Amino acid sequence: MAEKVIKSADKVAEEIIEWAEAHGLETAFDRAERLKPCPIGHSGACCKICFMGPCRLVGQDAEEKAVGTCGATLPVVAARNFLRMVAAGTAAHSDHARDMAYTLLEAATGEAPDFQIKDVQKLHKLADILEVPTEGRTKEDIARDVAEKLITQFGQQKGEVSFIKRAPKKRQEVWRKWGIVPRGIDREVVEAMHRTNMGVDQDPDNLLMNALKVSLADGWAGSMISTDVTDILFGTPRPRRSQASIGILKEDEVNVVVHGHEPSLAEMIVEVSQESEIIEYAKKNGANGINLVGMCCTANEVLMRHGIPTAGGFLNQELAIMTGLAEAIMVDVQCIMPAIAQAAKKFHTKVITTSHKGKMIDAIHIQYDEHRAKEVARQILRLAIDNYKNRTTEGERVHETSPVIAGFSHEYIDYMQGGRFRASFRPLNDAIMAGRIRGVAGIVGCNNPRIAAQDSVHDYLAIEFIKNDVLVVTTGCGAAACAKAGFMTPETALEMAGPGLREVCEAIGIPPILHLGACVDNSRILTVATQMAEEGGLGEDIADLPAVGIAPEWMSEKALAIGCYFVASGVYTIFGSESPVEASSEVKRIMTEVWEERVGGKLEFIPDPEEILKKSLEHIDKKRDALKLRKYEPGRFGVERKLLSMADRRKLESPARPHEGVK
Ligand code: MSK
Repeated sequence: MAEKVIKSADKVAEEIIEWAEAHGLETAFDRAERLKPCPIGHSGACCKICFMGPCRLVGQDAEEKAVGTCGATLPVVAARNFLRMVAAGTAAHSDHARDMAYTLLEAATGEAPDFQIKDVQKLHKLADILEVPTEGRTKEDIARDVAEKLITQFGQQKGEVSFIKRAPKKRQEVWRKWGIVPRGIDREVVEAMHRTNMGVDQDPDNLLMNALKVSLADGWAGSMISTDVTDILFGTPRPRRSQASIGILKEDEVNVVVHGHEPSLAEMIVEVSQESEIIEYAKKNGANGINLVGMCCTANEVLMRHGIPTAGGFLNQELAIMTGLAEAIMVDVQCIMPAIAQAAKKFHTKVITTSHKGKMIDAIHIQYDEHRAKEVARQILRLAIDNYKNRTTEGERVHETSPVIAGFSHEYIDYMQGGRFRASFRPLNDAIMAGRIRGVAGIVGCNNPRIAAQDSVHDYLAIEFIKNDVLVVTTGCGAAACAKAGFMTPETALEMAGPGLREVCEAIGIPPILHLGACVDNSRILTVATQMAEEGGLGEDIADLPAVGIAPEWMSEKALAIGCYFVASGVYTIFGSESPVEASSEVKRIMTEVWEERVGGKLEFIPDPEEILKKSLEHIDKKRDALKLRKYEPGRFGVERKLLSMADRRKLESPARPHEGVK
């Protein structure tokens, strides 16, 4: 008998997948199996930039001999394809950021009356960076100027995007030396599209340096703007307890899944779902209430700020519908499979698109409008409530969930190490210097049905890193994977972390795997890395830190943009699965040897999870050596300052504080 192939390490997801198979329902897992990827396009050797092609650069000695109709070589084709993907990823994050900046502007001018400025401290911090005067001004006036300045970052034609100056000084010099400081976000995306147009940039090295430049317009501009503005409008996250799993969908309540990336409408849904009239309306329709559940990165946004449970990441979207319990799935932009509208046809679920940028055949479209945001949110909730009566017994119901603590903004990471008055990265740096913590790994990115069992590589790496005393920070669907696996509670530290990391986690009261937010919030990892570099003792630059970045189950162009801005920031970055530039050894050489020499970071694609782990730990130890830190030995540490425990911190502070800890 053939051995059963597990498709997901998420037990609840696996049960639903098996149920779907037994009932003849197709999922992304089946389609991935049926549709083998084109090996030529998959490895970057197909050029379809003009209509003399598509040209397939294959055959013996393709690297040296193959050329397209125009004469483009394989390295040029592979580099061009790669740059286009990075530009698209940057465009996605940054267009999301633009919408957030406009929402801030309209909140400030009163044109979007349902939005308020919730984090005034963060607004002032941004005003300071952007040189907006604050003295004697209302928060609305400051917010208007901040928003207007941020909006100029998109169309700026000359100079440098403003947030570049938030990077360590040494890093800024590297970027200036290599001419990769972005001028304006849109300008870099447009230029990348121009360069890759037929007959423009024909030098793989030049094309790939441009990939780093355009990615910096994502990490240190678009994504960073989005994270900061979202915090100002909806509050800077702090740890909150919640649950993770598709099993969170309830039998006796109206289940509404909020899915996508832009948090504005989801925030309104959260607020409106607590209105007594809406709850009464749900009860009148036979339900015991409204159960809001997140999906993908919208999930991460509302989990971090409100403790709304997450049903999981990218590959769980069809599966949530197959429970038969979702009255509505509301989507906006990015990572939304058109397949959900087809899956929903077999159940009672209403798929509701809300952005003019993202419509879908067979879905209901309710256009989001920030000028009447709550009204739109009420309309969506009423539609879901009306649909409750249409629920049948069809579907696979599994009610297992895992506890999760999420909401580690960089501000909270700062606070948790010293309290409100002594907030600092000193304890973390000291713990690394003493060898108690070996290093830091950022495990981020998507799920991909072509890579092992869903979540399995995220889970494997997260656990192996913490066993090896490596602190893990995670975002996006990587964070959802760890949450569903139950790795995100302080208790996990006791059970699985190495002795040094365990002590640190116990002292501070944190999990060894920290949930930092949505995929756009990888900018928080840049801020954390900058603060570590600037705190002292671990070099002067992000490139000096004993740290790695990994996207083990990636699929999105956004992941490539993130990977490139990590590299450009000096981080050794590893992607799981095969390389999208596998066909060209020259391109692979540039991304590793040349990039490392110039910017300190490099990008590798490594399909084997054990190899990813091995190379990551070797890199962390190499960086420790270069910093002349104590050699890492499990269970043997140097002496560092005493960490401030949660109890110590409480003694130091009054009860009314902005960041009062886990809710
Ligand atoms: S949702 S970009 S699958 S992390 Fe941000 Fe997940 Fe990747 Fe989409």
